Amino acid sequence: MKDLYLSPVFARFFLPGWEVYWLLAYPSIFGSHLADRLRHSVQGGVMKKRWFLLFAFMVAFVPLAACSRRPVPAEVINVVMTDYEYAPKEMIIPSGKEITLNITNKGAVEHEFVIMKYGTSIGDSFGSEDEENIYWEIEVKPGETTTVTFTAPEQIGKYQLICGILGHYNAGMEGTVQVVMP
Ligand SMILES: [Cu+2]
Repeated sequence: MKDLYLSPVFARFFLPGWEVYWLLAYPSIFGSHLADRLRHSVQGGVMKKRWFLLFAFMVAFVPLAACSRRPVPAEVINVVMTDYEYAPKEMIIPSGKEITLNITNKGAVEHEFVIMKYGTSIGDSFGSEDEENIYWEIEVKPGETTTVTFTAPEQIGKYQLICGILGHYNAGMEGTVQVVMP
């Protein structure tokens, strides 16, 4: 038996020759090459995806950032009055433009929508001395909805919004009308 192992015939057919080692080595060379290629393409894909996400992020948020620098005014405003609030209580309108106001009084009592002149405020409560400082006003009876128009002031800035009926301002009926560049 020992002689058989050492015989040239056994070696020729049963022991691998040097060329067999190339066959054994080839898959690992080829395989690692494939693995490299795969890894590069996957990493490339990940990198491309990251750049794409960054790009998408910039596209999405740069205009938002540009918008947030300046409030966007509305020429049509919908306001709901209740006892004793405005919703919304802050509105932004473009200077000098005709503003359409859709206003609903959902409260149980009459309410007013009074915009005070620029730089004026009613102080602790609305009184007769404040009448001359009114820029524009409308009264709405309970349960009513009305559409009215008024021209926004030219002066950029914040204007006090109040309800002039006794006690309503103190109960919380106040807000702000902000006039911005159109
Ligand atoms: Cu009121």
